[in-house]
Amino acid sequence: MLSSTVKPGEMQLEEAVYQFFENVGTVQIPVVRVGGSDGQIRVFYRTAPKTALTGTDFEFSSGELVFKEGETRKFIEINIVNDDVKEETKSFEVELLNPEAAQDIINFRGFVRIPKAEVYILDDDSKYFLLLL
Ligand SMILES: [Ca+2]
Ligand SMILES: [Ca+2]
Repeated sequence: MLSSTVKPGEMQLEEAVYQFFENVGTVQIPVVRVGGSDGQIRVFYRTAPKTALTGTDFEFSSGELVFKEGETRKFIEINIVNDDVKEETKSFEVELLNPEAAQDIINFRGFVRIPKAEVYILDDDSKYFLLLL
């Protein structure tokens, strides 16, 4: 595994933008490993509020995703909070942090793009949905 021909790949969020209705329940944001899947790598993630607030519009989520050798797809699960209030479209961020590879992998570059995604929550309490996208 010390060889530079080892291809651990790079991690990224699959998309930079997601949108869900607030009554969706739990959503799954894909994290993908591209360009190779040799050895074990891991990454941490967390949610961060913007106009959508933690606890009011979504529940805080953070943790670690471990990609074992050969694994290329994991999911970040986030609970979206439903209410009866008419609201404008709000958003929060999901970000990847501190990518790491097993010690014997010398050529891991972490992630190259889409370390952060914006998640839009669309209201379902008004007659007309306000779509910003
Ligand atoms: Ca609602
Ligand atoms: Ca609402």
